[in-house]
Amino acid sequence: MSESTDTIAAIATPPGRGGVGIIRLSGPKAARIGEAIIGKLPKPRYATLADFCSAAGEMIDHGLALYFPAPNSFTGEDVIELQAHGGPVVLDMILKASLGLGARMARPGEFSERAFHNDKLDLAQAEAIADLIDSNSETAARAALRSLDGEFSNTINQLLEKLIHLRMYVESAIDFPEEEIDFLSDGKVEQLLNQIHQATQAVFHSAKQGSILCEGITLVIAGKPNAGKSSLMNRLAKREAAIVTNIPGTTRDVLREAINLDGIPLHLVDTAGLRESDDIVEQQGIERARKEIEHADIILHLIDCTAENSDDNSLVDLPENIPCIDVYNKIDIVQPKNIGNPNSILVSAKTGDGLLELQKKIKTIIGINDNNEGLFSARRRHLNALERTLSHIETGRQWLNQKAGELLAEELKIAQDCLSEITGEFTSDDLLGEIFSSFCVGK
Ligand SMILES: Nc1nc2c(ncn2[C@@H]2O[C@H](COP(=O)(O)OP(=O)(O)O)[C@@H](O)[C@H]2O)c(=O)[nH]1
Ligand SMILES: [Mg+2]
Repeated sequence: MSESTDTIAAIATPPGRGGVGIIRLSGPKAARIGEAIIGKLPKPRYATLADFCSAAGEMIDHGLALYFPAPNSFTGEDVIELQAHGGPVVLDMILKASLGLGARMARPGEFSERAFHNDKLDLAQAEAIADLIDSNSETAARAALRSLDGEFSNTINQLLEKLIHLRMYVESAIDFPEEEIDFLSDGKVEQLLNQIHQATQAVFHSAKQGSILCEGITLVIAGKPNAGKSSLMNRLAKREAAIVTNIPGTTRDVLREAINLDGIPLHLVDTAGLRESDDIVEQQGIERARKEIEHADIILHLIDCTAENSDDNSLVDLPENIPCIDVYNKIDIVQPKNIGNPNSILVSAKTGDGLLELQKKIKTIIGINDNNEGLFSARRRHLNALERTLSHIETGRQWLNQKAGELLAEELKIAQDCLSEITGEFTSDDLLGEIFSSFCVGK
């Protein structure tokens, strides 16, 4: 029996006890198995009160049964949903009865995978379901719903349409070599190519915002010992996560806290103070701090206003390509002198002064506006595909400058394939397997 004609079954509700627990079945035998468990197939799409029995005919529970005949179901196949009492033993018994009647256990994400193969949703929409389930804030949930409703996919499809149109145009020119050169020089191809490049960049920007909502931003707090890094971390996390003392070199290991800034997940990282040290443990801590700093999305460079040599940051040496906010701390004691960087914020980790400004600054750097209007969820995978699309469009532009029509057409073809990976039109089975296996069972 081929995989796709198997009938799959899973407990779709989370493990544990609850008022209701749901068993889902999908595939060609779903209706027959459902009928065997409840005695009679329910009227399609009507909730029907039924007794649930084992394969041997023993009563297990009673509850509601629903029948969605193909193709009008989530998976596009015959689907049966049995809503029983939500106890693990009851649900296990019903699942066992289904398996005894010819279903097999569903793999994680297999219902969504079938929905994808039956064109019920595209890959970006299927991923949005998982993102909606995993969302940690209302903002993230709303963005995931927009992607599930196809907002992201529509944007990608519009872009694809433009790209395909241009490709056709270029390829038709190649077919008439005598005219090719004139054709490539008349400015129209260049104009279309530039439009597509801009549109792709705009989609990349929106997708980046969406991916931040799903995956968050890593903020690394760095600076000299005793600047108040751990105090700031505790303030932001609203708990005493890190040990704070007036002894320089207190924090030796990397500490992490996950917080939520108006719907944006922030991964806070507190690090050992950067200085020369003879202590082996502290040296290793500093090495770890440097590694964390390199992987930061944003660095909070903490500066102690009360320290005598607060402007000497020669040992701090932060990477220049990562956005950095200079945070002058301890303003409850003294106001800082000589603030050079316009990206500076004055705070007191002790009193909480300036924290709102700091949070506002972080949001400005992330580039997410307050209302999060129109954001859709996206993943790193999508950003990567968009980046590759952009790079092939750019290479295509170079070939256009050299009037190399065939090479331009080839780059446009690859750009189209990269873009199609997002909705799954052009995606390897391995990648599909990887994506769906990260979903939950029963989805
Ligand atoms: N007055 C004042 N003291 C602070 C402030 N932030 C931290 N401290 C003190 O500075 C010392 C070092 O703080 P800590 O958070 O351990 O600094 P770290 O080494 O950078 O992690 C501790 O004694 C803190 O109580 C602040 O905003 N105002
Ligand atoms: Mg510390």
